[in-house]
Amino acid sequence: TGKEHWPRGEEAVWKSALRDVDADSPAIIKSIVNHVQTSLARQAYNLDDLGAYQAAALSVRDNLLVNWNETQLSYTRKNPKRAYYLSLEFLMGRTLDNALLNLGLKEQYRDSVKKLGFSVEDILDKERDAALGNGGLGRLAACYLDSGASTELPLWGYGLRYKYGIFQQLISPEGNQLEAPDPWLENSNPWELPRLDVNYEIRFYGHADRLGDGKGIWQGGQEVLAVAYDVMIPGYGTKTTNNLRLWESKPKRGFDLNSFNAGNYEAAVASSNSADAITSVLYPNDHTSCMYRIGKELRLKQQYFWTAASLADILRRFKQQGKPIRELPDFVAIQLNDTHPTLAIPELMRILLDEEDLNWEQAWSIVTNVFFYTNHTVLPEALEKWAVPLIEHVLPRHLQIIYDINLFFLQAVERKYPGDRERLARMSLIEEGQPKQVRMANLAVIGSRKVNGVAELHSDLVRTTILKDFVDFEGVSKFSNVTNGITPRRWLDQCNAELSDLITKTLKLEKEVWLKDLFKIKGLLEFTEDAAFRKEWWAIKQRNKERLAHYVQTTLGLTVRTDAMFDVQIKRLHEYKRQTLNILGVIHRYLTLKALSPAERKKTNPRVVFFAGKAAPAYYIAKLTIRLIVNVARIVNADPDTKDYLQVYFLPDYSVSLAEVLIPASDISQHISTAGTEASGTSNMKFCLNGGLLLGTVDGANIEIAEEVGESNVFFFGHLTPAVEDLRYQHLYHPVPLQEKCPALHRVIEQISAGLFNDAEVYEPLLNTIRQNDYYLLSDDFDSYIAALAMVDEAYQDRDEWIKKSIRTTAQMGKFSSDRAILEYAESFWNVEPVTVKKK
Ligand code: T68
Repeated sequence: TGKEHWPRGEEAVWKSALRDVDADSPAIIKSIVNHVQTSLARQAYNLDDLGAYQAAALSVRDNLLVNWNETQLSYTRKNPKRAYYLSLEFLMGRTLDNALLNLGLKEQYRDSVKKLGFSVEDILDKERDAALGNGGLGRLAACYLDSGASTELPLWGYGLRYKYGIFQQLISPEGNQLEAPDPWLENSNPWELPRLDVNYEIRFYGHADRLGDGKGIWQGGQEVLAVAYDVMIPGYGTKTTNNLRLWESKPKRGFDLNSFNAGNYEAAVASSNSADAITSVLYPNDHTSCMYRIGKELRLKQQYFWTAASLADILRRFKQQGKPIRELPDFVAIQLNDTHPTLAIPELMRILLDEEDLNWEQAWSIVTNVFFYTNHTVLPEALEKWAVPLIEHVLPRHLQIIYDINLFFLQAVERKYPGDRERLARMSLIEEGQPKQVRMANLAVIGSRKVNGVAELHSDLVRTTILKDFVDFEGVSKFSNVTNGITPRRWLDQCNAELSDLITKTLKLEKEVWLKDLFKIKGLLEFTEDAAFRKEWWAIKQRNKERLAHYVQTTLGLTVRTDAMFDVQIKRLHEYKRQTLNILGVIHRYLTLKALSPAERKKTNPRVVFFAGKAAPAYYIAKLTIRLIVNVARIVNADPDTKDYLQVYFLPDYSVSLAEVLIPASDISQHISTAGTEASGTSNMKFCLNGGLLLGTVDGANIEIAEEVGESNVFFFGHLTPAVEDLRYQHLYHPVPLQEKCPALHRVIEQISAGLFNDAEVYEPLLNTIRQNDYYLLSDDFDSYIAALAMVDEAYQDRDEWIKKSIRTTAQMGKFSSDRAILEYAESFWNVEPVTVKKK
């Protein structure tokens, strides 16, 4: 074939790049070719897309490194107060396109790789996602790093370098989710810099002795090495290039020499294997307590390994400045992303008491001025608790410190509320039971300077429900809100380049201006009445639908019709997120269509419904929902009566990269959690920023989106948060048979039970959750959900008005830039200011 001749691309370009440095080929081409030959040790004649991707990535990395060095040098010189974001998850997705955008080198690289015979799209597509996270919490951390660098904040991330990211999701022929490992480092990772010289010894097990005055000593046990890997985080339109430091676990000694000499090789490597295990795999559970049954000890070790290494690194950097330890809060702010890093609180106490020789008051005052805690859920089953015997076994000294913190704390509570035993029991760090457990949220609250929720409603719920006692005790000013945000670079400019260009052209602003001050897109409002503009707007949506259809065609071999409304729900599978409500609504629609005459059907609005998302491997009910969706899709898509009006797809293996294709293609997206259960949601923001309308409950950030874009541009349904408790009480004590309460839902459920979607008996446990106590209130919200879907259909018929809604939505999403959110953290919590790194 033509592709086999040597080299790909323009021979003259290769030849000039292969000649010595004096040759006149452009620097980018030279650098790529140089990496092909040296870093990859490959030759031009057999270079494939993967090799071209790797060489291009290494060449881009060289550029990032210059800025990274410059940034770190200016931090060292200026010694500003720094912020650290501790997160067990960073869901970064792909890097090359983002790095090119932020460096302003996209066009140059496009031209250069073309001259070498490659297409930039093809090589971008060779990159594997860095999927070191489960969902919203991990992706939020990634958006915050992008925004930190883009607003010039001295902000570093600390996490774990998992060898395997979130599992790869496969769907079996029956429709079951299967999990396969995600060996994302297989082809090596050009974006990480191993820092073998940056390492710390981390202790586990052993024994702890008290030495009086709250001090102690921890000895023995097992020591493991934490080794740093750095990932550069470039800012958009700034020289600032921050750092994400990920820790890898390594045995302190490769193997046990005694066993080795005795010829017992298995024993010799056993300790080495157990050290490697710590950072080998990301736990795939979000919001589920399933995880606390299996592999508990390893998860606890992950949390301690990571917080201890991060703190040691932060303190070493602080100490290099020669300041006394009491000044730590003037130079360091640490944000705890959920309770996962809460062990940092007793760990810092341990260092200050046992190693720095401070007294308890001095140490506690430092600790409570350094940490800040973000809560991401009010679901009781998702609040972390660790069994006391387990902590005692793995971290004996920390358990002593936790008990001491608790003692002083409960004494203070007792002084304020003498004799209030119930209150003491509720606020205690220790939950009585068999075994006793440490309540990590309580520890995070009392050890932090500020506590925040992630959307207004959620922060209110935090204050009035799970943390009410703490608000009463400490005062409400410690408990605040920072509504989540998303980076408009990845979630508009990169994923929807055509829309971004149209916005730039229309606003007559440089894109650097509005992508850094997202409130500026409000200027689009005045173009809603411009018919030519609306036409362009709609044509782009259409092309995005075709791009998604192409993806489905090439990955699943299925043909999606692109002249229909695209309706999307993509998120982790969970009962509270109610994918089940959606699929039951789809079945209702299917049954309704079947009952219509062919002529009447023709008048309906064709709809394509997309689902994607992973279920925790042990979350049986969530997996049944996937199975139901897959089987409904199979029946509905094959039914000649309805297939022109309704199609259903479950896209396997949801990822950041898949989201980047799905989100720009959506007309309507669903965010339909039971009111009061979704802390914020962030994909709701991504859809709306891309001109998709929102169908949702009055929950999380949906509420603030409606406030910004106008309630006439969103579709709300369902009961409100204050009603939820009463409804649940009714389900338990005054249940009404489903047939009476919600005949439409009853009919749908009975059809499933009768085998309309294969394997009737398989779905019974799922259907029983609704028939029995229906904790997530599907039967209460079903009718209003169906009514809302009908309103969506009706609104879509008036295409011009729909497009206007779409434009108005995008135009009023300025608030949801993660730049706004990260600056709120910096200004009102951390007291950290931007540091300008000079452009050379
Ligand atoms: C999500 N939480 C919230 N948790 O559900 C979502 N949990 O409403 C919010 O928008 C988002 O956080 C950002 O604030 C999660 O994603 C997890 O992934 C998780 C992982 C491990 C353990 C518990």
